[in-house]
Amino acid sequence: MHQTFDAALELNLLHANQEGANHNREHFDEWGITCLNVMSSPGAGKTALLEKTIIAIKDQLKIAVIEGDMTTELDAERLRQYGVPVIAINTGRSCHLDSKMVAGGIHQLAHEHNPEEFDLVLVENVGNLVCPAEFEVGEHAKVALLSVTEGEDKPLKYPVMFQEADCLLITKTDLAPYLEIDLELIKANVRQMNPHVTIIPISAKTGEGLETWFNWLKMQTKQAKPFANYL
Ligand SMILES: Nc1nc2c(ncn2[C@@H]2O[C@H](COP(=O)(O)OP(=O)(O)OP(=O)(O)O)[C@@H](O)[C@H]2O)c(=O)[nH]1
Ligand SMILES: [Zn+2]
Ligand SMILES: [Zn+2]
Repeated sequence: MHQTFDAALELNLLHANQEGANHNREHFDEWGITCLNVMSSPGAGKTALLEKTIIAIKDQLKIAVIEGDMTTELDAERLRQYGVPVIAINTGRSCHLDSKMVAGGIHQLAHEHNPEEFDLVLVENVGNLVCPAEFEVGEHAKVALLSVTEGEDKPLKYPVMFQEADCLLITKTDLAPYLEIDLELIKANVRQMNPHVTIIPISAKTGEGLETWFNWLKMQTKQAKPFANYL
């Protein structure tokens, strides 16, 4: 009895979230914006990646960031230095962003700027390998990060994040020589969960793999723009 009630409640919650996500995506499509949901466990390197990405491509694509954090604005402040709009969302006790929180961010962006000027909205989700993958926020693609320090088994132990990802970045590859870590085994474990995912090993520190990531990202924006015209 108890279990049935919980299951029904969870289903309603996910359903309501999905409706909100669809609404957010309609806004993005209407404005010709591509939205990427960037997810990982705490500290895998999301903000470091966004820093490098903004520096490298802000002259080619107009970027805004929606920055999810439980209680602080530390990451938002790190990114504001680069002169792009950063909307900070504190989730409080919640371990993931949901579509309602992101809707607040989108409406703030539209209120403070002309949203049609933007090409790309990067959402940095809250560090967590479980819940963010279950709650869509209206993104066009999901980017998951897994750092080499986390171990080869994580794709098998936390499958949903890896099944849902369109692009998987194996981060902090500069540290790989210091760890007994098998990059090929990480890739094989990810492929077991998701045979078609794009896998790019990167280091925000040395720059390894970043060009490949930028190219993947630019491809996403080109794909979303013509799609928006058909709506
Ligand atoms: N060696 C190395 N360190 C990195 C790399 N990328 C990030 N770091 C370090 O890893 C730590 C966490 O990086 P962040 O970018 O803050 O990670 P995050 O995923 O945004 O963290 P949360 O938002 O707290 O979940 C910092 O000390 C970074 O300097 C990398 O490519 N190589
Ligand atoms: Zn709306
Ligand atoms: Zn961060």
